[in-house]
Amino acid sequence: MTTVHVTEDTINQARVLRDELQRFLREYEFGMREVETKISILRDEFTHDHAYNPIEHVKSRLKSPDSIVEKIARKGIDEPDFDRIRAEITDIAGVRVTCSFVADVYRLFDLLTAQDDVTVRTVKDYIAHPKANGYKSLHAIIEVPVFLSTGALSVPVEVQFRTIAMDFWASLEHKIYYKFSNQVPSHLVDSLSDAADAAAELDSRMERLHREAHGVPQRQLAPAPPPAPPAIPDAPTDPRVVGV
Ligand code: 0O2
Repeated sequence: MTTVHVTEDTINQARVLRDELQRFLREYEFGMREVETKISILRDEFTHDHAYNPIEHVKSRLKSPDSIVEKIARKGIDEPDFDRIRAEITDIAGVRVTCSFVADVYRLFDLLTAQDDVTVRTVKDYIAHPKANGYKSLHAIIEVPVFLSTGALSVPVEVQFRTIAMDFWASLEHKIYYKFSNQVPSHLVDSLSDAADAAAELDSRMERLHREAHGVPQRQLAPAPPPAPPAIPDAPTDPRVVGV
């Protein structure tokens, strides 16, 4: 058995690290709250001024320290320190916005990313380009300012926009992958892929029905967003990443 000598020095170092980690995570929590407020304002405005609520629910999460460590390993980050983690892991703060219809997903994305204090870092459109397993969602890494007593900070937050059907599918798929520790039997992989098609079909039918009932033109369920900001010159090159 290995004997570990715990000295006062070791305990003090552990305390310093703990405090640093808590401070680090707090920045993300503040960024996440800013985005939650923005979404909640949009939701209230829609509900009161346009008599329409395009948002079904909003869920936020901070990545756990274990999950951050797992991602550091997956990305092969050597000798990680807080600055490197900050630069390389952009989904420590995450907000998931579940909308009624696909048109609402894009409209909400447009409205959030058009705000003056929001900077868009990357966009992955897994709705236009679903993953091989059938996963669909619109992901955006945005940066929002957080004002602390020490000055302003720009905090990255991953925002995932999806429909209820996409959310239902992703949540089941996540549970199945967890249950089988990523070794999912092929018949279940096929069934998941079929279920993703069925979810997409349901999304189109529900949206069609809604449009028929309310006489709303396609891609215009929620009110039109303000004019788009100028394009960012250095567009990302990842094929899944669309221009912002
Ligand atoms: P959790 O539990 O949400 O924290 P990158 O960050 O760009 O270097 P990554 O992490 O592959 O690389 O980014 P991507 O593709 O944008 O996916 C990030 C998140 O999207 C995941 O976070 C999931 O929440 C969700 N996601 C992506 N692909 C799938 C999928 O196939 N099935 C399901 N159910 N969800 C998916 P985490 O960190 O994996 O998990």
